[in-house]
Amino acid sequence: MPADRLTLPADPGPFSFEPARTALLLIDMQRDFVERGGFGESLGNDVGLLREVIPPLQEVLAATRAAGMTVIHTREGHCSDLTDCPPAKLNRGNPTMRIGDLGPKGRILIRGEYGHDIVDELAPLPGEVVIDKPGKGSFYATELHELLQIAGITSLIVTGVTTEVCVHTSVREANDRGYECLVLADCVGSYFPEFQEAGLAMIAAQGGIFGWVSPSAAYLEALSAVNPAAVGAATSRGRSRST
Ligand code: C5J
Repeated sequence: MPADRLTLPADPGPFSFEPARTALLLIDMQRDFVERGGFGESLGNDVGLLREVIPPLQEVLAATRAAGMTVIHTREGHCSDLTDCPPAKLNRGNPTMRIGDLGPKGRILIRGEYGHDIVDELAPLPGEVVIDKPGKGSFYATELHELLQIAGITSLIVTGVTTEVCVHTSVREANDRGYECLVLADCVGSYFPEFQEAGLAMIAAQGGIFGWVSPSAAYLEALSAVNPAAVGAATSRGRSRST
């Protein structure tokens, strides 16, 4: 029988959630950020650091789906005429390609282009919500809050990239709207190891000022109460990959 409420060890203290009122949020796992030839690389970043997130996130996604929980994906990007991309964003930095330029994976961060879409390994299933967002936060200029309210969601399991930019912005927005957020440390990634460490520490500091942080293993262990077979299969796949 599905557990009503699950608890797992986290920083700064135990995190409790009701699976029926919790959504897994996968933030911006797009080719433009995690594959070569995309926006992230055009800014001079090593995408390899972000790709490390994909295998543990596949395990989490599979176990969350098997538990029957809500799954929501986001994509950062703009409409083709760039009317939703303010000059302050378009002209920022010194990339080799700007938003809207034609790159190897299509126009950079433009909706409908190949590079804008989510990587094959984490492709949304039919029926899973995909939120297109023009900003860093998942709640800014999107329907996310309304969708979560309608679904009765009160807690978010937060994953994706990048830790200190879109993950942080989204967790702060969610916290201000009353959602309890657990960030899975090995399922969020940054191009900068020092930002990864500091970004996670900032979330859990001061008694959990924005939320909680735990490794994905603790979340999978808690979910095993809902669906032991699915989580067992996921973790044995993880073990065989790491040997
Ligand atoms: C960035 C993001 N880093 N998804 N976007 O520009 O974090």
